Amino acid sequence: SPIHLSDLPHEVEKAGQMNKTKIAEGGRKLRKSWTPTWLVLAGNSLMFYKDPKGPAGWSPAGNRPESSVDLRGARIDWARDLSSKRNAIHFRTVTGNEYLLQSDSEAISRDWHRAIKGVIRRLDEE
Ligand code: I3P
Repeated sequence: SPIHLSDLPHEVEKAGQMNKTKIAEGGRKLRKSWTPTWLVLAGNSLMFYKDPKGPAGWSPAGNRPESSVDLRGARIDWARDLSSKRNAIHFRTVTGNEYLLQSDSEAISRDWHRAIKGVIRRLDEE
């Protein structure tokens, strides 16, 4: 069954599917591995779920993302020369973890760029 935002933790700002690859860990470059991923933007975090259709088996007791990043102090930009794929977003956490997020839909990528940037900006102002 489809997932609904109301099934997710409280401060969810946005959820949806993007292609994702991590490109650096603590400043060390990684080999790309593009994977369809379900993203949830909530609070100060961007969470990644393996299931590209949404986190299955969610229960009030807990819904563990595969990984999660703290957006405080992060930077976001368009990936430009970091990928041959169109509409790729690049972001980097304070700890030097870097990711690319990509959709063939320019509108979807733009919405995610705007939403993540909004959270980063809000955290910068705190
Ligand atoms: C990579 C794969 C990626 C590509 C990457 C390649 O090869 O084709 O899709 O990134 O390019 O190295 P492999 O499968 O052998 O790991 P993009 O799709 O983002 O262009 P890159 O090395 O220029 O980053």
